[in-house]
Amino acid sequence: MDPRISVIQGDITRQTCDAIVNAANTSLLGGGGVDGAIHRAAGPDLLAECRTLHGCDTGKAKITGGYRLPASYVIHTPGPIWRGGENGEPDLLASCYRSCLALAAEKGCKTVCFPSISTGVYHFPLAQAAAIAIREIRAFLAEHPLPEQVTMVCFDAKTKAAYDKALAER
Ligand code: AR6
Repeated sequence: MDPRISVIQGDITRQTCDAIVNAANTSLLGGGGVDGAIHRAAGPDLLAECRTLHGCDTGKAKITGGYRLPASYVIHTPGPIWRGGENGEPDLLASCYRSCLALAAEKGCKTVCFPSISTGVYHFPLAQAAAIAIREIRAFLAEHPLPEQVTMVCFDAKTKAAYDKALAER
């Protein structure tokens, strides 16, 4: 049904692909969760490059090298912090996926891996986040030849189940 989208359970820092996405914060200076894992795996040169970027607005994205990661690039996007859903959170999350995919396409990336943006520390409801992510990835791929393949890399089984369900729904 969607040959260019897949959902796996795993650690995004171990993925060999052109770009991995980092669920960052607006400082782009690192944090916990997937952000911390990506900085640990990439090494200190990633933080050094991030310092030159002067942060990033929620819903937007900026790209760096991947340094010690198997991925060539890291695309950093600050997702929305869930504050009840009436503060533009769904649109901002959709914008994260669109911004990352546009940057990836611009850089010629054929393969891109996403984590489940905003559903950890930022508490975006998982089912809703998964539906938004799959909707935006589908819409972007329908209009663009790149990236060729997008993988949702889910850290745990519950997250993978939510993205599998979103992918199964039309
Ligand atoms: N690979 C794939 N997914 C992971 C990994 C990993 N190695 N580690 C965690 N996850 P979170 P957010 C999953 O909290 O909600 C940071 O401090 C995790 O299980 O990392 O967008 C930033 O600096 C969850 O499913 O990101 C920000 O301050 C998903 O990644 C803030 O957290 C996202 O969880 C961003 O919060």
